[in-house]
Amino acid sequence: MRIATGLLVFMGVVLGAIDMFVLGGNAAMAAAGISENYQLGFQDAVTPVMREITDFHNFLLILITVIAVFVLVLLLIVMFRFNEKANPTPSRTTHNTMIEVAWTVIPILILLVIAIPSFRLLYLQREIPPADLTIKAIGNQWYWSYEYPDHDDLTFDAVMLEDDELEPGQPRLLATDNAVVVPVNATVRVIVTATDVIHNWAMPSFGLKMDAVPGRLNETWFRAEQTGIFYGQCSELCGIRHAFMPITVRVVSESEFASWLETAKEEFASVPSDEQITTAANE
Ligand SMILES: [Cu+2]
Repeated sequence: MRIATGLLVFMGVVLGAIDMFVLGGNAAMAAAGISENYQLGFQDAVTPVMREITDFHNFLLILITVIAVFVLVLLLIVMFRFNEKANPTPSRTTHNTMIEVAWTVIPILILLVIAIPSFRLLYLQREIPPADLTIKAIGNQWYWSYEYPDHDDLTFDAVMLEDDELEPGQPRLLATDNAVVVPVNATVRVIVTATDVIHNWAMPSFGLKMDAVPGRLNETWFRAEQTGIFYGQCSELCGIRHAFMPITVRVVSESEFASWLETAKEEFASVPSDEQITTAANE
């Protein structure tokens, strides 16, 4: 039993070390914005929040590894030095005030060392800095709609591309017909909601995951620090096509964003729905 426990702890340490030092810890091996085959660890960080999340994860992994190695060493000492054969007449010691204080105080200190950066990260995520741009992401069964309230209420839907619609280079199950376009290094506030059931707007490389709840506006933010195309997926089980409502965000330069806005305003110029026309006619 004790050997089994020791083995489990040992395996945990080895796996942790592999993740930390070989694969996951240096996320530079993973691509930004998309996951890779056999990837361990996170996608590359593209926002300050994701960078902090990755650092916090690595810090915890080191801490856990140190604790696991310490416990493993204690177990091995007990198994080899204090078994019945090696130590036939055991000591009758029952109390040691120093050790009892230590094994109470040290874990408290460890928890404090974890809590402080954890709250700092939580504030970074929750306190939304003054935004350069606001977008609204609305979850629908089973696609996302987007609104740019700062830019004439530009509105469009983003539907997943089916296999036969994919252009070369577009990833299956992740690419959408229209992408959310945002300028690089801009602070973007994202208002997240839904029309039918709970969805979740999640972008791994941005460190974002926000529930989209019907009748409620949730807020989050990101500042993408590099241009490129980044992919995310709905991350709250929302029905039969939950796996088929991905998110594509295209981060572009300031000038590209301005020219995109021009074309998008024409392309997605709102056509009044039948209902609006009827209502208008009755007024
Ligand atoms: Cu969904």
